[in-house]
Amino acid sequence: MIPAYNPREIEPKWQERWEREGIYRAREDDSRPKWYALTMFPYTSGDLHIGHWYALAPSDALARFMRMRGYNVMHPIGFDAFGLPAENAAIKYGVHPREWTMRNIERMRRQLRSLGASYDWSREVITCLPEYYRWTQWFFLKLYEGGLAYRAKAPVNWCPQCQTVLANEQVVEGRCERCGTRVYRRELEQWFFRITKYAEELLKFDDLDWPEHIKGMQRNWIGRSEGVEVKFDISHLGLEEREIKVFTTRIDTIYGVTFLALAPEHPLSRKLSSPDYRAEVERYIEESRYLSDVDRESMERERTGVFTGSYARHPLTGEEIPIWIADYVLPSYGTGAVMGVPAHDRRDFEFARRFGLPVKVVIRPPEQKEGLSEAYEGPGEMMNSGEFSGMWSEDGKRALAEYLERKGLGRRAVSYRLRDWLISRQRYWGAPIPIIYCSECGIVPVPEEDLPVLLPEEAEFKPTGESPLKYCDSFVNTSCPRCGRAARRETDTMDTFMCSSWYFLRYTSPGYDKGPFDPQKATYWLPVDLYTGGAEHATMHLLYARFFIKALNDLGIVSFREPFKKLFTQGTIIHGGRKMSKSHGNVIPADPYVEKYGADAVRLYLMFLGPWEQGGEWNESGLVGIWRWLNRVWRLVLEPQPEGLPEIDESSASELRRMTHRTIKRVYNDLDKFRFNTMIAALMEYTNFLSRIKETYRISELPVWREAIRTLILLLAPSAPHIAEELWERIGNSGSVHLQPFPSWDEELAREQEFELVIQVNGKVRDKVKVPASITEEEAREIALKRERIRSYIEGREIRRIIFVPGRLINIVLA
Ligand code: ANZ
Ligand code: ZN
Repeated sequence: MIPAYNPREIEPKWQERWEREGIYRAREDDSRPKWYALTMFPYTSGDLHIGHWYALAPSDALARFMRMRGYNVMHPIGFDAFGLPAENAAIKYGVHPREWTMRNIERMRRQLRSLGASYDWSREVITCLPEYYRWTQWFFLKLYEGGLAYRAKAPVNWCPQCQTVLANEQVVEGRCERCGTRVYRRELEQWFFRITKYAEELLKFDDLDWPEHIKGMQRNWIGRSEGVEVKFDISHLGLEEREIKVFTTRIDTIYGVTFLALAPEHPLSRKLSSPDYRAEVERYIEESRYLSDVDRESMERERTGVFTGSYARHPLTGEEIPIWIADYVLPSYGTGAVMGVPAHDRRDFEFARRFGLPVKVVIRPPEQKEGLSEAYEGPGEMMNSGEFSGMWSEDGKRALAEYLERKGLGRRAVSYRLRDWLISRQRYWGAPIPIIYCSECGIVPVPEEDLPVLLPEEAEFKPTGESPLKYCDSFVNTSCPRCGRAARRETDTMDTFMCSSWYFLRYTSPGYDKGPFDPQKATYWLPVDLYTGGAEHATMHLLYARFFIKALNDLGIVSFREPFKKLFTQGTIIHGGRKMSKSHGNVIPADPYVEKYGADAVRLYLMFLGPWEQGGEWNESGLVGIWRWLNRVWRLVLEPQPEGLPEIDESSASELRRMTHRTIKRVYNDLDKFRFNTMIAALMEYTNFLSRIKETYRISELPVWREAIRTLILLLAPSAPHIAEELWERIGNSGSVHLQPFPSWDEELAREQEFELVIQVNGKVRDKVKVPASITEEEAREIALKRERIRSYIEGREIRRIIFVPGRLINIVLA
């Protein structure tokens, strides 16, 4: 009798032994090529749930795969430990944020261990510890010295519920990302990082292996537009300012301008209002503070605005153009003022209609109709445009830009949606900004040797809207490092995205105390070879980290300009129809399932759900299926064969060998492309195949069988590390399975059977192509639609449906 498969026993045993023997410790003195496998470190919000496992288990399988492929792998883990939830817990339960956080870390460490990942725990980093945030502060000082950190009064998003400033990215549909409260605008002195200096470079992804959609999201976020800045004369008003500058991407429509609109925050908004209109203008400006940028940009909302009572002069026609204030104009984009062209811009059209302003058509719409019922935003022939009439709009853009530049009335300009990174937080649980304000010397950076500026232990956690540090006298009162006079410390702390912009540097030498990292070790490991994590970080973390590294490179601190060579973003786990997350209250904890079925089963189940980038729906019965399969694997390897079976014949033996090599190839290629689900399917097929052989033939002593079993265990090792290790030992090996090379295959033996796929369009044969016998419908579709011949048949036509007959044909039916 063999013992039953008992993950509860074998998993902790191996976790402990791996740790004791340090088999995942990464060293720099190693002749193999290095591989830095980074997974996004978890936020310390409490227990790890299935959503975390979905991110962590496959990334561990990849790290293990690379180790077996002969790389010197570093797979570190740590904790993103500063931030609002800890402070909210302090307010709610009266527990100190540090205590709350460290308690969570304690639990999460245990849970992370239960995953059986190949983490090098000796490299753990925790961002809220002084030995870490000392260097976060050091980086702030470096950016400040380099002119990349500055202080400015600026409108900020304010959440009245959380009583804090939010970054634009933290405002979702006008509401606070965390609590859902409507956000309004407020002016505060804040610290910013000059990320906009890098806008152009951040648009480039040369040599980066990143998913298209993430690059697209970053490009959208940066939002580059080419256009023209034009001046509208207001010198007749007798103000200090003699013109209003507007930014437009459609200078070809300038003859269609019938009003100007300024953002409520525009410095001229109040000054321009004539006495009769002043009260209304004031009221309008005040009200606009309650709207977020997102509200203001919304296409659904009705346009609002007020007339200032003043007029500007059109630069080309000299006409009088009424000046309005409208909240759909954003203060932070372009020049904060627009030229309104109702005929050719939807927002301007709605605005003009609401306020009875004229609509002047200057680009001929494709169908000539009496009057426009909506804006025509497309290109076309220019009309009613003086000497430019008759030109095509694209040519007109060039001609007008040149003309205006020549006359000194405007200049070509580029605008970006990207704003500088606001890093000040009016909060306790973050790294204090290392700045001192002196009445004589002004802004004085804390000298490097005085770092860290420690968070005081005592603080009162009240939702007051100001940093609790402000009320902590022993913290605030200090002396000026320059002149020694009494001075005050900055009481804001840094955005936690600052902590996560460099943690992957710290992993290379976490104990180092002469700098944020040991330069030699960092040079060895960096940049990161593969970064995996959630797509929700596309525009914040991933953009900030890129900026950060570029800035450090300019400051001579690191030698590279991009932190993450390859990026992969996994999909999300759905439960009850929604993304599994704490805020939706639908998380499935991992512990009970690990307890019941073992970590290996949970890992495999999550990898089997579907393509990793697509995520999937949690369901326990799938997990049971995987668990049963592992039991079959266990028996397949360990159970003795019954007596009296016949010997295997030559052709079955060679089929067995072929199957083994084919499976190695499939598993290798699938792991290489992160196709965990099909990899596991291949292993299941292999298991079934081996079981049949074992039931039919007396085989267990033969080399071909031993090779097959050995292979099965090695192929399982990256994804199910515990059972693989246990079986490896039980079949008589010494040394860890995880230090074995990945099995190689014989191409001749591994070659898949092929067949000729017939490709039809509307039932007629149009092409044929050789494909592997195991081709899926999806793959067949992809191949068919890419064929030159087929493309010529379907170009410009709508595909109604596609019929796939496995092993024979695919038929594309056109509408
Ligand atoms: C006149 C015009 C005519 C425009 C037309 C468009 C169509 P993108 O492409 O996103 O860069 N704009 C400029 N500054 C703005 C601000 N601060 N807030 C809101 N809107 C602003 O958009 C550029 C266009 O957005 C600019 O071109 C301007 O409207 C508007 F038929 O100028 B346009
Ligand atoms: Zn001073």
